[in-house]
Amino acid sequence: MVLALLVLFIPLPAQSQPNVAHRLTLNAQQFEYMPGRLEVNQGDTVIITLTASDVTHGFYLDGYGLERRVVPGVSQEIVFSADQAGKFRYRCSVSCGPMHPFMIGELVVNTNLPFWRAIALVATGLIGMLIYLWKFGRTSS
Ligand SMILES: [Cu+2]
Repeated sequence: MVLALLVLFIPLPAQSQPNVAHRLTLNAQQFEYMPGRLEVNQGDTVIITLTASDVTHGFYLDGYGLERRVVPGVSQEIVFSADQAGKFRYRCSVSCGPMHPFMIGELVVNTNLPFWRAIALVATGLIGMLIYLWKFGRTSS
């Protein structure tokens, strides 16, 4: 029982992981984003400063459903929590010229491994406790 309690309580500090603010800049111009690839970690608060250097462009992020319009000279701040891991495409949502459909970038959200390890530890602890309770229940009845 002491062991089960230990397993249950040891992973707790891992839950108070700092929520990291990840600041990025993204510039849109005919017909590409700079950079064309953004990388963050799952759980990060992502702050993207979006600018346009020639004409009005858009920013639509797959999976997160974020959409923003950006006019040259007026930067936009996009703030969101990267809660879903994986690769998500961002594309221009404002028709900006003939190559507009090819204006695509990629956001990579890396899996937060320590977080999943903590979840696995808690799950192991719970299973261990259930097995213990099940055995204890059997012998006492
Ligand atoms: Cu465009």
